[in-house]
Amino acid sequence: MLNSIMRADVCIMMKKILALMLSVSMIAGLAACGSKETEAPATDAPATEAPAETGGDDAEADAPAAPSAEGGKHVFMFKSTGNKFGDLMYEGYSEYMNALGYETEYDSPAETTVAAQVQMLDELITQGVASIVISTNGDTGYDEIFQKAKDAGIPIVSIDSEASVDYRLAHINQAEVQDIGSYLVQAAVLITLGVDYPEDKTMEEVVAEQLGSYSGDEIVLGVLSAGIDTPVQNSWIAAMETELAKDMYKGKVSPNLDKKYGNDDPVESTTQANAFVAEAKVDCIISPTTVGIAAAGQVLKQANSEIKLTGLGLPSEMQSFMPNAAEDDAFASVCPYMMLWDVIHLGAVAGAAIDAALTNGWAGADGETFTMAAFRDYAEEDYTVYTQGDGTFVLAGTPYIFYKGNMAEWISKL
Ligand code: RAM
Repeated sequence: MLNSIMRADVCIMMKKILALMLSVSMIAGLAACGSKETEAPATDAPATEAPAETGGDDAEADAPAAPSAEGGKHVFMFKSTGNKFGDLMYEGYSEYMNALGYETEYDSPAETTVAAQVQMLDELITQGVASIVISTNGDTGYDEIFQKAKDAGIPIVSIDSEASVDYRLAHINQAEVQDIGSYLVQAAVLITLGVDYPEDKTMEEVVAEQLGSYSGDEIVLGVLSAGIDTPVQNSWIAAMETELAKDMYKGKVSPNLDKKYGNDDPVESTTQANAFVAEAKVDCIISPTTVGIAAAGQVLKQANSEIKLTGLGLPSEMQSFMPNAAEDDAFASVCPYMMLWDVIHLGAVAGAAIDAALTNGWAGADGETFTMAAFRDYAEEDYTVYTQGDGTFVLAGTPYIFYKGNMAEWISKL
């Protein structure tokens, strides 16, 4: 600690002093409210399905005209505005960063496109920003702008939807991609079969039991996704297809997902959900986007449709389409259960990564560790970078299942 302060320049030292003062007052504030227990949300995830084991400088810019990573704001860019999922990630990120004395800014374009993000990034980098956390709208099209950021010494960390490995320090992964894809398929199959969320067994075990004795028509699943090019949704869809290739589904559940794209826009998502109702081909829609699942919930409820729904949703936005109490009949609602993760915590982990990059030279390399300080109800935690494919990642959490047994508790939080 002392060494790192002595190595850092005056600006960093001031920042750390302010950070210390703020975190002391934050801790004092928490203490005054009474001590809080650390949440143990993983209890709502299938118990045996633990996440897989995983293993920037802010240098002064010499040329005055060049964009500088020094002194500017810390930018958090989501895919587009008007999405509560992005707002909650920023809430966690900004609260964590502000407590350390950093000034943060939430900048997202109105349209969920690569071009809109690139234009906004260009303006921000020219103005001079100190760091960027981004959830991207596509795999390609960012090279030039990310190079500009890199040349200016601006560290980039991606969150939710990956940025190119050539430019990001690391990607903050919400939960294992394959876990999310598998759970979504398993939930959709169980919901189609009228089986409530199994609290005492894994969904996979129950799917195997149920399909073992199933002799009805082949079950058909639909997907209402975000954009056709959105990296994160496409990775989950690929994981759903991997799950469907397992033997237990053969001849019982179609390996072909009926995919539609609502572009994370409520109106377009509603149109696509209506198309599922009109075509009447699928038994259950999986919507791996909070915007899509809420739109589909509304459409299916209004149409009194037989099509059921699951996916990734925010409890606050899904409360009218889900059971809210343990005594409710889950199948009286269009969405008996669904998943997500702790979005606020996810944002805070990105903040801790940026802080590590700026203060300790954390570069997102395999095996490197950083610490997220205690924050809200979350205990201090270390995160270690791991490699998957050609990129490095930090695993922030596990998927949670939201169902009648815990909805009431989560509606006010997420
Ligand atoms: C939407 C966005 C986001 C996704 C969540 C689950 O809000 O598309 O990228 O991760 O849903």
